Amino acid sequence: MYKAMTIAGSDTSGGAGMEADLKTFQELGVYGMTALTCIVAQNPNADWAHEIYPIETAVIEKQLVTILQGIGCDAMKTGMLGSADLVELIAATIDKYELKNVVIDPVMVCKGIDTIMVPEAAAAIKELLVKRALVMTPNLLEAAYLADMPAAISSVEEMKQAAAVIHDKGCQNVILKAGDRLPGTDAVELVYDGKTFTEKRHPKIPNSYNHGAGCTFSAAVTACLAKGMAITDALETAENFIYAALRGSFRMNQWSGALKHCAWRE
Ligand code: PXL
Repeated sequence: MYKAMTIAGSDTSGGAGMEADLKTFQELGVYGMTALTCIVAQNPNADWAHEIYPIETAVIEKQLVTILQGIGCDAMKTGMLGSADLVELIAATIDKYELKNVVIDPVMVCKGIDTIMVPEAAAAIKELLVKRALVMTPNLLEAAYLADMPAAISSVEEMKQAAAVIHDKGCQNVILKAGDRLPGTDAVELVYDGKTFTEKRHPKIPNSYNHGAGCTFSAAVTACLAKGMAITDALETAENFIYAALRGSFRMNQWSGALKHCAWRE
């Protein structure tokens, strides 16, 4: 049995965070384990405001020992990391256990909020996790931050510039996700492995709900790496998985919808 670990927050609504990661691991036939970093509760009495309750770093450390010393894993990913302390712990843990299949999803912003949520954690990710990542999956805002670009990324050419800088900082494979954020009819992902820029395009899916899409995509890459797949094949599978989940996405309430994680089987 191949095993994957996610170090992520809980999205109580079930669409993102460790819930998305576990559903994705399960769908792809990988045993999933979690080190929980925070609990996100959405408030229906305050327009679905996301309220974040952090878990103590010492408790997260205990969970990492359970998984890595007690069991072992074939690949790992990170999601919402709320403090620089936690990022430092993760960097030290990657080194201590010599983890190789490391997927960093640099969650820095939440839907609809275009500012970095915890600046100290984001700075620590840039300093400590970029260089330890086999794969990183930033969105446009996160990529601009990681690449020290002053303005928002608004073209494929700028995506290439950002990916090159992030690669130079040590991340081996950068998958920059524009999602539906660039003008035009296609959703674009740009992949850079230090040699070749590969532009992947899929038609944008109208009326889809993309809450948790970033978590799900990076979890699918992680599951595939855990199974020993090459990066290009892992990416291909993760893309098929996320676009099926988006096509099957459904409305939860007036504020949000969710992905259909099992849609790729249909
Ligand atoms: O999609 C970003 C994200 C990641 N992790 C958790 C979340 C969210 C967004 O709501 O709740 C736990």
